[in-house]
Amino acid sequence: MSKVNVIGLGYIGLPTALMLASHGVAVVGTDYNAALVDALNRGETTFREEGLEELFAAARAAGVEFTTQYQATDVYIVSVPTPYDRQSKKVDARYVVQAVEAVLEICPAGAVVVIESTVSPGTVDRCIRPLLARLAPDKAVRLAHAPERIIPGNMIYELTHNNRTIGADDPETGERVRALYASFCRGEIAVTSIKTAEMTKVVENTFRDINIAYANELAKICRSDGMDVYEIIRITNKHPRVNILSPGPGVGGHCISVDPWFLVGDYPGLANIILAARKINDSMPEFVLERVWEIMGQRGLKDVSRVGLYGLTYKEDVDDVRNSPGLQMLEILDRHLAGGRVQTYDPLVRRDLAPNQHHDLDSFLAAVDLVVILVGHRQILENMDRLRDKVVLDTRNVCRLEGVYRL
Ligand code: SAJ
Repeated sequence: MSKVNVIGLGYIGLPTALMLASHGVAVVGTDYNAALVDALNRGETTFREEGLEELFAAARAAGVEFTTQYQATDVYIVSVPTPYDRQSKKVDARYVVQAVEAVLEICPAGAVVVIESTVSPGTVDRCIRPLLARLAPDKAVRLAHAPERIIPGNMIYELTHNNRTIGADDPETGERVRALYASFCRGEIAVTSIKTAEMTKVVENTFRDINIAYANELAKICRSDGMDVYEIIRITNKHPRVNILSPGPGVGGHCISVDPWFLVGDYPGLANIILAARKINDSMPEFVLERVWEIMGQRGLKDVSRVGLYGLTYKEDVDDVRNSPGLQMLEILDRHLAGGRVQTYDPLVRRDLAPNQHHDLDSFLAAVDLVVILVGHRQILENMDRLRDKVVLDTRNVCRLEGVYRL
């Protein structure tokens, strides 16, 4: 079997490299971040994820390597970030382009370059394919797209069990890449064209964004007219064809809050529900802050510095803070000159991200009168009793204490 060079050892690249290595594939992982590579070579994982430590140990035993250098291998898997341009809303493929440029310099003839990073439909044709003709016209490099589908918090399980999509230019390359992923993936692997694979990925995440937006819009409607959105969702979900998701403080993470913008940027005028959903979900942090002021007024609380945000990650039991509703709220508060005043705490975030950030639950609770639950980490579920003497705004519907406020 061929050797694989995984480029980009972040949330997707690292587990993918480890998974391949622990299933008998020769793997070398490359990342330009020397500190990250050093940590991996010392035997330390770089983020927390259920089952990652065990998988890391198995992959190390199987000989996985980590380096800052690109390697000459038969297959490359590129899993680098793809942000979007804040102005145009289009995908910013610069990191993928840089990675592929570097690969083309070093790869042998006939190599396969698999893009795992999420890109909008047509990106490979527009930004990657021309590089092959320009930089390696004689190498007959093959392209494929294998968008990842794993959910943080359950990555290892999903890497093994999820169905996947492989886009390739020709059946032969599709089959080669399919066989590689089938080394660890027990799900069904659909092989299609590159553009179709690009679109399916963006469409999946947009589907979820739209459905979360519906729940969030219902929360606002119900709040405006004294109805209990949670009871309404619970009852309507008894209908066999209705499955409304949960309202929350907003949509964070690096996927669902980003990918729909690619469609808005590429298909202006056509992507209407998609744009509306993005706006609704992006408005939620502000909506939560309005609830906070409302509740402070009702309870006669005047001191903003006695308000505490619990949870800075984008969802429960992960340590990822990218685009998190908590950080968005801090940004809004900053604009209103109140940013440095609220208290914050997240048991999974060790880095200092805010001025009044606590690093243990005791000191956080001692400093606040009003707790805003932004993330339902296991820790708070297990310590709910300790909120009995606090005013609580629960944006995740996880607190069963009496008198708790909700969205
Ligand atoms: N959220 C809600 N209400 C809900 C569900 C989620 O407010 O009912 C919020 C979460 O708290 C979070 C955000 O939405 O802030 C997104 O979280 P998520 O758990 O829905 O999804 P991600 O971003 O962790 O992972 C998604 C997944 N995509 C889909 O479910 C379609 C995952 O399978 C993808 O691999 C991943 O995006 C990705 O990398 O693209």
